[in-house]
Amino acid sequence: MAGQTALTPLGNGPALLSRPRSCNSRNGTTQQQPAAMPASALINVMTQAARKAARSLVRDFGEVEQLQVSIKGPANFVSAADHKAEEILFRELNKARPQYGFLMEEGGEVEGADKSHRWIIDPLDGTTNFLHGIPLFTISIGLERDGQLVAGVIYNPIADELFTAEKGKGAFLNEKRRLRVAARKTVGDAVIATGIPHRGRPGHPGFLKEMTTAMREVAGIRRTGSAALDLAWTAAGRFDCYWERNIKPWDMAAGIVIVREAGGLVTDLQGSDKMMDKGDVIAGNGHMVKAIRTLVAG
Ligand code: LIP
Repeated sequence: MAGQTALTPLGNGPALLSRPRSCNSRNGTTQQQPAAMPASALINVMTQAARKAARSLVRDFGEVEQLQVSIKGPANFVSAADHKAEEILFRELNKARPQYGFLMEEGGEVEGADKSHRWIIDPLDGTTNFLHGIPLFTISIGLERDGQLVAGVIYNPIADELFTAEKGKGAFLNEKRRLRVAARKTVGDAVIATGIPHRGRPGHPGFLKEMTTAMREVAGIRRTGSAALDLAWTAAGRFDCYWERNIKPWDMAAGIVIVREAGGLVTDLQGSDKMMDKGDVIAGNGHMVKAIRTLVAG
């Protein structure tokens, strides 16, 4: 994709994406936007780590676009980019909170002296998109305290959209605009997202059944290729609902906090909160989650 530089601002949040304090909602009514709280020290640590890793990923994304034309393809290069971003996240977070443990997509579990805190990290969620030069990928950082998810940061560096949330303090886009899940209740009007199991993953026939049922009922179905992005966009009310099976804790940890803090419900496909153990997830407003869960999971 030539000319990508115009899409890589990597600043502190574009004016374009901030909203006036009062704006029209998606239902056409005027709503007051609550003022954003200043980000906490914790969110600052997570955000700075994400932005630093993003600079490395964005540089490599530029290279990947060139490599598309080579016969060997960019697969090894992408894997190196992924590892490099993870090393940056590990270094930065470890510097700020040296006692905390880690669960990372590439590096696995690293125990910390502080057994109650654990970072859950995906340095590059949407690897297939990145590999193909599709500018939809994210860095995802979740924090668990005593087994509870308490903070999340998801950064889409190409759009320069930073989604943040801390338990009890709300969810924000670019630290300014408060996020709310969509209020829509009519399934027939809903635009929902999902993940399609790719080659080598289980669940192809089951997925086709779920899709067939869902597509008969909803207004539209989308697939971004990044579970973290799907959750962030659900928190922002862009998707009315999102479900996916067979994903990993690092794909969803940050997104779970962000959706919850945006007033949404996140469950597994049986309706319990074992998403991280089971690997399946559904998110949206409470009404929509129940309706779509009944449709796809019976
Ligand atoms: C991806 C997920 C996505 C899923 C892909 C893949 P990765 O994670 O976020 O939702 O559908 O198959 O698992 O591998 O890019 O970190």
